[in-house]
Amino acid sequence: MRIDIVTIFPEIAEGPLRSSIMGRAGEAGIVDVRFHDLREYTTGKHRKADDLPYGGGPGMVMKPEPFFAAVEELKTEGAKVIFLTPQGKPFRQAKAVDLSKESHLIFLCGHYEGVDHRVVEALVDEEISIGDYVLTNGTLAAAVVVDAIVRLVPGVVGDERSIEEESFSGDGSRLEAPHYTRPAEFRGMEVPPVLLSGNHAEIEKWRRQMAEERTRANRPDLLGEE
Ligand code: JA5
Repeated sequence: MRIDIVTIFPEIAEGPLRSSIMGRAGEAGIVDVRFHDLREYTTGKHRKADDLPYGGGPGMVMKPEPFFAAVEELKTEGAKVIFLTPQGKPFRQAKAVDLSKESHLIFLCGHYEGVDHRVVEALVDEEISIGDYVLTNGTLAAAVVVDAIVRLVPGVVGDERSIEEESFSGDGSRLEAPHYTRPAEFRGMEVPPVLLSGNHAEIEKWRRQMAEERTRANRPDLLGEE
């Protein structure tokens, strides 16, 4: 899988995506993540990537030309272009699963007040939001989305059972049960005895019950209760 990230702050995405599991996926040749400085696609001696908004208002708007130049250079046949924006569709695990099956993704990241809308109209296949909050730029959001996608590519995460059993996979209706490891007693706090019992039916039952309780407390919306 190839991934291109186009941003005026490539270093924001490079840090997290070159570390740990994501970095090893790159070194193993499973994914090819490339970072592109949008400024390289600007022209003129000031390399300007933004300008005043038509119609007035605060802040600056990103110019269309550098995004068009970048996509025209990077796009391969069948590549999907994704724009990170608070106005996009909410990003969910099901979308990460779909996108993990693509062969080439291009992420466009905004900054300032926004991006000239002709970029969205002419270049972008999907607008995605990672949540209802404001960020200073879309690059962190792109790193989040890329991480969620890349870990689903076969061979990136060691034990693929951990993907099947996690929150939001399957029908996505329950959070995960809590996890414990050694020591069995730590500062007077004990691991729930059922987990040490070796009784797998009882362990499953306990996990289902805990998952339900946590979901009711933290995400009643997943149970249709709010
Ligand atoms: C902010 C100029 O989904 C959360 C997001 C927040 C945010 C995104 S995506 N892009 C930008 C941006 O700010 O371009």
